[in-house]
Amino acid sequence: MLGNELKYSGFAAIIGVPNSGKSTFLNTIVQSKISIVTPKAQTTRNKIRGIYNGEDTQIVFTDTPGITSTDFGKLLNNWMNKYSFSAAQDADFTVFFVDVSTQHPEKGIGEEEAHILKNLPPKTPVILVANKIDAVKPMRVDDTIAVYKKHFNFAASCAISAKDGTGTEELINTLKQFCKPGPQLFPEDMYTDQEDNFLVSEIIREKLFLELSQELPYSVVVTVEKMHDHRTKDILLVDATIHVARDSQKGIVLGKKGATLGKIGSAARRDIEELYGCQVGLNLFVRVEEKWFDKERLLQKVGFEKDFDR
Ligand SMILES: Nc1nc2c(ncn2[C@@H]2O[C@H](COP(=O)(O)OP(=O)(O)OP(=O)(O)O)[C@@H](O)[C@H]2O)c(=O)[nH]1
Ligand SMILES: [Mg+2]
Repeated sequence: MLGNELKYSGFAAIIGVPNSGKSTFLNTIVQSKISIVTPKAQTTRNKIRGIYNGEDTQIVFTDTPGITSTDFGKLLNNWMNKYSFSAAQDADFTVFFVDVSTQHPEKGIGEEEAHILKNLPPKTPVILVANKIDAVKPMRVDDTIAVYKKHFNFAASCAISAKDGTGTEELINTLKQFCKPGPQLFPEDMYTDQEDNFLVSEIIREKLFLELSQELPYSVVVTVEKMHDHRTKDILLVDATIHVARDSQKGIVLGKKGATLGKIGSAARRDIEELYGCQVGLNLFVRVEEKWFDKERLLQKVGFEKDFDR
């Protein structure tokens, strides 16, 4: 129910370099896998919204693509960076993620992190989150936080492990201070506003990222063509297309006698079944679409809006 009772609420943008654990954090706090996670950088491509529902607080988080200063010259990369900064523009506060395991506090803050901090909207409070504390000694965490605080005027700071959940409750309590009283924004049983087609295409993309080596995952995009309503059928039937940029990539995605595609399909099917709690029939097609990452039509189809200036 969308009640009118007084709640504290706020919009938070999760910002950071690729691989800092932003999506892992979002999944941990909404207790559902709504944003895909892989060990590869630049996994997230869109703004993914996840809603934290506490007793008296609702925080609408936007997970964003990791920001890099490198210009890959592709429309896709430009749009991804713009997306992340626009999420910070739209938010009440920014949660800035730093992977402590990649930091060298004795040398100052990371170059890429400095680039992001310099470009964040000046009036929005920024909360520093030192993530992956499970992977390093406590002293490194303290030194990292100290060097970042010296560089930038953070509104608050927290140390967490998004993976095992350590410190996430304290972080939520800290973020509550930046929420404002007001009516609740979304029904409290809602944890994402992602549409089914998008969630399913992202699951398939995650399996491609995990299965394919090196650069190839960056050359794929997934669209869901058909999906029967899972609420009215016992079996959910999904037709999806994997778009690759070159003919040779099609062969790699298919694998010997279709073995790679088979593996990707089975792993994706299992996750989709878990998400919807029903049996799933998944048909995957592979299509060569040259330079898809420069095509507005396809980027819009996979969830990018053209107009960033809202
Ligand atoms: N040890 C450890 N690993 C973590 C933690 N959080 C995330 N990871 C791992 O870091 C990798 C990247 O995590 P993601 O959540 O995909 O990172 P991201 O910031 O969303 O990355 P992009 O979408 O590429 O910007 C994955 O292998 C995660 O399992 C953590 O707290 N501890
Ligand atoms: Mg991500």
